[in-house]
Amino acid sequence: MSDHHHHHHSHIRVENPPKVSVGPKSVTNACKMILKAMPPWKAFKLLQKLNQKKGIDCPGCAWPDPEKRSKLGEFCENGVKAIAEEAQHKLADAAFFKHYTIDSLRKKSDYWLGQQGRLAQPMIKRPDNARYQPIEWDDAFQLIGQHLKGLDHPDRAVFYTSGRTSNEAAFLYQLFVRKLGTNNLPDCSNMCHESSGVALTETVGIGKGSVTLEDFEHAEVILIFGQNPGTNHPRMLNSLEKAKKKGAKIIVINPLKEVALLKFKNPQKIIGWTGSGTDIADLYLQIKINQDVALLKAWMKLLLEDEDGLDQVFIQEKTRDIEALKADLSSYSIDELIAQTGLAKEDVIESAEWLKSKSKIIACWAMGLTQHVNAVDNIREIVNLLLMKGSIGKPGAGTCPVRGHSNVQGDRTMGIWERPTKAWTDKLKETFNFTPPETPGYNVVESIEAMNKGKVSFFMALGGNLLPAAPDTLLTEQALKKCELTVHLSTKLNRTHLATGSTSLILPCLGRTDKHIQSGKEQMVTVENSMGMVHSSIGVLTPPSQALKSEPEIVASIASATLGDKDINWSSLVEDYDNIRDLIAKAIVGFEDYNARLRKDNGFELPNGARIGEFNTSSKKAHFTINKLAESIPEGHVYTMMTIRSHDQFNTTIYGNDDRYRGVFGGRNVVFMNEGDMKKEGLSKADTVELFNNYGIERRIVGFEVIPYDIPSGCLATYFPEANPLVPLHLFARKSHTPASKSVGVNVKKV
Ligand SMILES: Nc1nc2c(c(=O)[nH]1)N[C@H]1C(S)=C(S)[C@@H](COP(=O)(O)OP(=O)(O)OC[C@H]3O[C@@H](n4cnc5c(=O)[nH]c(N)nc54)[C@H](O)[C@@H]3O)O[C@H]1N2
Ligand SMILES: Nc1nc2c(c(=O)[nH]1)N[C@H]1C(S)=C(S)[C@@H](COP(=O)(O)OP(=O)(O)OC[C@H]3O[C@@H](n4cnc5c(=O)[nH]c(N)nc54)[C@H](O)[C@@H]3O)O[C@H]1N2
Ligand SMILES: [Mo]
Repeated sequence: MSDHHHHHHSHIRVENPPKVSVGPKSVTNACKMILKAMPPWKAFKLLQKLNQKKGIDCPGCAWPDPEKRSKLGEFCENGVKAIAEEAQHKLADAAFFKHYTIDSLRKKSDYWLGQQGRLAQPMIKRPDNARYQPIEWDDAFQLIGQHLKGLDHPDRAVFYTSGRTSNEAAFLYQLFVRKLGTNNLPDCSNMCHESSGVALTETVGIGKGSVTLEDFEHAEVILIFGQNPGTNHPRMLNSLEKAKKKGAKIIVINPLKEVALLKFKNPQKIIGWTGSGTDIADLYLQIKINQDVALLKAWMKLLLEDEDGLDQVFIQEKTRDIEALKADLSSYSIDELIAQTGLAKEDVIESAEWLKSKSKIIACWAMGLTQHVNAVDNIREIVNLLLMKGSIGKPGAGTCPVRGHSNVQGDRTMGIWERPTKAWTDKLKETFNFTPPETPGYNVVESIEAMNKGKVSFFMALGGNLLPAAPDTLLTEQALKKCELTVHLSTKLNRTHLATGSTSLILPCLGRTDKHIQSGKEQMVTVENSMGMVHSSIGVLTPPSQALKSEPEIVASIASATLGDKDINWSSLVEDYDNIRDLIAKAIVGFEDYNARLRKDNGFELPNGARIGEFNTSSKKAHFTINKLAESIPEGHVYTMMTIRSHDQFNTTIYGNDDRYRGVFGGRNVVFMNEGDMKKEGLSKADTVELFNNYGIERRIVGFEVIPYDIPSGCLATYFPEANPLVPLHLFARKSHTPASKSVGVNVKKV
């Protein structure tokens, strides 16, 4: 990527990580951010409405809101940063785009791009032009319609979605794309929790988690695998704190000692500010990267030693294939499994004792498990453990894949999926009287491959920032540039806008915090959180520019320009979003009476079989599965590298250059390294290194500063998206195609 590196001397300051997370400092930091972006009255108006009933769903993360909302507002430092980023006063308008060529913008950092303000009006880059120039909305829609009508096959078009999009926009979008005749609907979920969806659907019959927020109050043991909630889901810490007070034991499995999981000060309680904070983890298992299957196998072998802790009735009545699993487990040695994890034997045995003596277990996980070649195996192995314990389908127990984007789960429910089920296609056919395509479309990895091979001429993105989010940055950039037309529905300028097809359009849209007015009437949109609760979100701010349109309106206008209004009257649908929801109510099971139920208080809960112990698999039972240990990184590579988020970013949106909870300030081109490994490599603190690997071709990133850190030997950590050029496009999870961005083989060279 094109950040400038300063090789001469370091600007990065490294401190010991703090001992406590959140507390007053997070509140002052959040206030600083938001007051930089807007005047105090506006900030107050926003925060008051954040995550309140009939308020704005925070665009930060997908963690659910409690039944009793805090009077101070249900928000966290990083949620505040997310809305400050969106609700900026500054505008990236026509004057801005006149000033910069696309090439000169490409040289700016992601942070700088984000600082240029909200996109203000539709812009076009025409063939042979070096800049984006203004275009009228209608001309933009016609241009898109003409291109799509002229394709020799609809599969030459790709329609990406990122998980901030509302249910209403997502539903219209997939309807339009399928009516056009393709399932090319890749989404950010392909790079995120796809592995969870695949593993859970196969084993317990639903691709979503089974627990509710209330289950956390009844759990006896909570496992937290591969997740950093202090930064990425801060409101989850409130639930964990509550669970602790009720006696739950918390076991964290993570290669890094993430501060917030050690000690937490609740910012919404004044007492939390003065005391020393709550200990979160009862046991912290600092595992080597990608050895979770080995740990789970060791635990299960210990449980099987006398079978005392197994729920035999549940296993008998609700599951199948445990015998095969037992046979397979008997071929491993406990000592070898534990050796692989790098953990102390007594810690593994102690935690196994807790699992044995308790029966209400919740397993939480996020990207630390889903972004490996064997990611699907990771999650299937967690399911094995829960099934042995009968810990799913009853209060206080179950699966909790913690989602990322605030509406990523809702978008999937709305049909954003390159592999629709037969049931989905049949229902669409019945409701709208056309034959939707049944062959699977491209996922993210396949889309990039197809663009690169010239099989795709049109790329459109409903939100997101595909270029830096995807693996193999250089290759992805080439792929996008091979398109004839690229179209971006966005709130903010980003790097994907700069990898233009021959023609490229930026269509600026309203965000979550903005008021949506259609035909003079204020509209609400709807979203689904990480636990399957559907509710409304109503923006409160006057949009930053008069020229912006809402996502549903833009999607409907493109559909209308491409397909006409004869079969589906797109324009009338968006006059009142209730019209869209009436269609959703007809086309999706669980949404009957959508508009009425939505308006009752808090929204509603979607049906969830696993939650009530009904497993909608092929056999109507939950399935035990046999999983392999992680394979090692390719020969010739010394380290396994994971790419993680800092405290100052939302995915590819960089809020700042600090990572306070890890004690790093002023820079992101860093590599966290074990001190023993540094010695072996002859490296000292603040040395500059290159990171490289060879998966068929050589990939290399330069100018990274070494930070000695408490991380298992053989493991490295870098930040996403800076290290994405090292993630090979073809290195992805079996079955889910999720890029293996948490276990990339690399070498380190001092410069
Ligand atoms: N503020 C903020 N909030 C966010 C986001 C954001 O960028 N910023 N992003 C949103 C999105 S889209 C998502 S998906 C989530 C992401 O939320 P997380 O999954 O928490 O995000 P990551 O930083 O990728 O963290 C992965 C964690 O897994 C650990 N890990 C890595 N490899 C392994 C492994 O092999 N085994 C185990 N056991 N642990 C491992 C890492 O040390 C790290 O703690 O957060 C969402 N919320
Ligand atoms: N190496 C590595 N790569 C990763 C990951 C990793 O951990 N490591 N994580 C992966 C994960 S979990 C995910 S989810 C993906 C994220 O991939 P994406 O979802 O594609 O990326 P984001 O950075 O979330 O997208 C940010 C952009 O969304 C636009 N935007 C923001 N709000 C809105 C809105 O309301 N409407 C519209 N239309 N646009 C909006 C803005 O223009 C902004 O620039 O990245 C993946 N990539
Ligand atoms: Mo994500």
